[in-house]
Amino acid sequence: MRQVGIFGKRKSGKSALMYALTHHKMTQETNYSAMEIGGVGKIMLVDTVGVDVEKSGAEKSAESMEAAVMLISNDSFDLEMAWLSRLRKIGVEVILAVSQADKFSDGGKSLAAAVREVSGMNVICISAKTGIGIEELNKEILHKLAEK
Ligand SMILES: Nc1nc2c(ncn2[C@@H]2O[C@H](COP(=O)(O)OP(=O)(O)OP(=O)(O)O)[C@@H](O)[C@H]2O)c(=O)[nH]1
Ligand SMILES: [Mg+2]
Repeated sequence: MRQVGIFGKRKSGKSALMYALTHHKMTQETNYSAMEIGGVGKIMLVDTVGVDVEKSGAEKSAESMEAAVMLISNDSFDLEMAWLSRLRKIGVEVILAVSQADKFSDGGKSLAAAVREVSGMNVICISAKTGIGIEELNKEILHKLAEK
């Protein structure tokens, strides 16, 4: 089964995002969990231990993933950038997201801009709590998998 990993530091909102993706009613026919998506087949979301946990084993499990969502939850994101290049090196498509965006007064926009600047990649602002960006993230996951 195609696997999509959810990465991020401890308490960055990985598990909450898993729940949001599996329970959100997407406008595009999507059914996560061991999720079934029109056109791309069954996809399993994989929760991981924090990237800030030493010897987490996350790198080993990453080898079987086709794509990954990397959550960034505050303005120290060196670790996430290191993981980004590691994942891309082993052929994993990475989607960057500012998580818990509802906690920021600007909806995470300035943090997203900073991450965009450093990574040169698109960054989505998401909130598992309010549902902001979940639809967009869903589309991005489908897009990344379709590219493979
Ligand atoms: N306001 C807000 N809080 C959130 C959001 N997502 C998660 N949280 C809260 O943040 C805390 C951590 O969320 P988790 O989903 O457990 O984070 P995690 O990355 O799975 O944490 P670990 O598994 O311990 O590494 C919990 O108290 C959640 O309720 C969000 O989008 N908005
Ligand atoms: Mg968790």
